[in-house]
Amino acid sequence: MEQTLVLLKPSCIERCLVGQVITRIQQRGIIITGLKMMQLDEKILREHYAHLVDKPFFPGLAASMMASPVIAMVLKGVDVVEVFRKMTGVTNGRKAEPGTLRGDFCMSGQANIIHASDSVENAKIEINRFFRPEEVFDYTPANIAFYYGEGEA
Ligand code: IDP
Ligand code: MG
Repeated sequence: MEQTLVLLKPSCIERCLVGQVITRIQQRGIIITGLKMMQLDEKILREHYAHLVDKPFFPGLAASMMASPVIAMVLKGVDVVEVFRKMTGVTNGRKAEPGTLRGDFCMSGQANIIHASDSVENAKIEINRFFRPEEVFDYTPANIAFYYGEGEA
């Protein structure tokens, strides 16, 4: 099964939305295989947001990502990268569809509560960036047959 990297940003932690976001993940039938709290620094943010380091808003973005610890998660499921990007919604919370996490829980283009990997290739890179191998568990729920039909997972 595919895996993706998720960060619950300081805007999620400070606004006490962690429980609601994790509930949505589990309600969907997405499996959590890694979860930890960590304090990000400039070095990891320059790697993680390499596509944005030259933007004028990067210093503010980096500061907003270091304003509190974040919660990093590895999520597992069939096609989970695409499924979870859809659940996340578009970058600007004001434009995100209701029903998505950003569309239901934020009003900002920067303080948009969550990061989710945007491709299978980037998910692998990002999981390695934020987790050591022993922090990601080879875990599948005992009742996986009730998550997926035969041959699907
Ligand atoms: P994504 O998080 O939807 O994948 P990216 O374009 O990869 O969006 O941008 C990464 C993060 O950088 C966004 O989630 C948001 O927090 C921040 N960001 C993106 N564009 C802007 C902007 O124009 N102003 C301020 N922050 C931005
Ligand atoms: Mg992105």
